[in-house]
Amino acid sequence: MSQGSGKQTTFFKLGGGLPAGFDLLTDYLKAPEAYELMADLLETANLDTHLIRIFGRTCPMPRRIAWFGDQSYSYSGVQHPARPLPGNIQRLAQQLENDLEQPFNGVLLNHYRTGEDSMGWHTDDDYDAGEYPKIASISLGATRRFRLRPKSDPSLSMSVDLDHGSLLVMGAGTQLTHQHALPKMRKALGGRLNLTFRWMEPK
Ligand SMILES: O=C(O)CCC(=O)C(=O)O
Repeated sequence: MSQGSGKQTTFFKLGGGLPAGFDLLTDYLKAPEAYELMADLLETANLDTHLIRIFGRTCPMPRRIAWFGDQSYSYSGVQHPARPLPGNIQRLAQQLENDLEQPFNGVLLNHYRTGEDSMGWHTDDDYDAGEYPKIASISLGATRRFRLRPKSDPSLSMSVDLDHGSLLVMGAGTQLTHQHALPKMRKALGGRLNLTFRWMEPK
């Protein structure tokens, strides 16, 4: 356990769930603290809907996005300018840095408005991160199913449910070996925010 923020950071594996290098901690943030952060971010984060081209058609991305970081980030064909981390995200980044013993200097915030919003299969390897360090993923709001599959055999996909206040750590190097996705869920669902804390090599 890390001595960092005093929070429990002993990870456990869900039965048969996550592959090596992926760790889940439920209740990393207590529910009231997590709801407060969610409400604050929804009000202040200036989440944007971007357009993407799929099979020659332009359509809105099925989620809203905000980027915060020392550097700009070009993501899904959209250039997100550098933007300072707001106080509440900065505090969480510091807490994660202490607990995971790794710095973070960029955060992608995704807003899934309903179960119809989603993210397709991808790896978070579209920026210079040096040695592919850990990515820390905090979930707020509705529980959503997160899917993972090894690049070497995509038929071996697995899933884990990410609850309100949970922390998923994608370990160093896992972006080289695995893809992940957040599929649509047809049942009626409330909104969800996800923050992925990353390290980008200073240019
Ligand atoms: O919303 C999630 O849990 C996944 C987010 C994600 O895949 C990403 O930010 O790259």
